[in-house]
Amino acid sequence: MRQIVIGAAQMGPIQKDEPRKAVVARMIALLEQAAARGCDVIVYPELCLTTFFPRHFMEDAAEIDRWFEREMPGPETAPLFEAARARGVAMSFGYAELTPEGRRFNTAIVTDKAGRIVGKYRKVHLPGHAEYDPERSFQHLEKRYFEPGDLGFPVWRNLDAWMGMCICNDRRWPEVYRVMGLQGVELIMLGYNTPSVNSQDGREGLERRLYHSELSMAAGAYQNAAWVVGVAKAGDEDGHHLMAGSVIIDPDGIVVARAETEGDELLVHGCDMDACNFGKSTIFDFARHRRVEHYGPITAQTGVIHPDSGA
Ligand code: ING
Repeated sequence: MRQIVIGAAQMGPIQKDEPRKAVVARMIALLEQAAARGCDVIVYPELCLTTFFPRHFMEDAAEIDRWFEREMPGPETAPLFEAARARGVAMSFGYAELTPEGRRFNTAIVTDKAGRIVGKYRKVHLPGHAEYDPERSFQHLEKRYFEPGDLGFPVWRNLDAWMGMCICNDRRWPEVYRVMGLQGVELIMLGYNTPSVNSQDGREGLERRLYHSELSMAAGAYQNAAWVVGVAKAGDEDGHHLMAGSVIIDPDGIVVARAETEGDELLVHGCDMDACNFGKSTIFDFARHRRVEHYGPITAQTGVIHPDSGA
């Protein structure tokens, strides 16, 4: 049994004027809770150092860059890395990355128990739009502020397990889980900031969104025989509500822990990585069952191409 005690650290809202220092203090408080409850790793949300700024239309580069980190760890995040190292807890969290070359990504990292960064992922599936859209009840400008990730969907050996990451909208795309599944992933950690309503269709409410979020993650877990940890930043940010619904899901697609609040809340579960073995060696033994000769369209085309009517 290769148990990893996982802490899913849901975070409540971060207001636009909340300084990183205050947010890092909240993260350290969750880390202390995780250490006290014997966690080996703590998983935080997407863009967890600031408010979800892609809801704001900005044109001034200096104003935009305020939301990004130029180094990781940097002066304001170093205390978090020090606390994690002191407690011997690995961590994963998301932030807005500004590279030395001036490129901007929606990024997540994972560390070992000594606080060393062992993996970085950059969000591939960017939802929303790039220009101000007056038709929307609120903006979702991830295509304006970030480039699509350029690192693929890597998997790393850490804490004696194969682990990978994705971010928010990525969780809705089965290809994401399968590319990691084809690397033998046993634990997928992801954070999300998901508005509780659809900016284009007010009929789609919170219940439907919570259902779609959990459906996507449970399917990814089951179909790749892997643990999936999905962690929300939730609650009302300057009048904009983000849904909660953080979960820990086992390799059978069963939710073993679920958040009950929309605030800072730690879910803890002892996750046996060997629980992946049965699915990976039977129903989802990819080498035995997959028929790649029929999967060509999945990478050969981007959008829908209807069959010729006369074909
Ligand atoms: N947020 C949302 C997400 O994928 C979204 C955007 C919500 C897209 C609901 C489609 C449906 O959870 C981010 N940040 O990707």
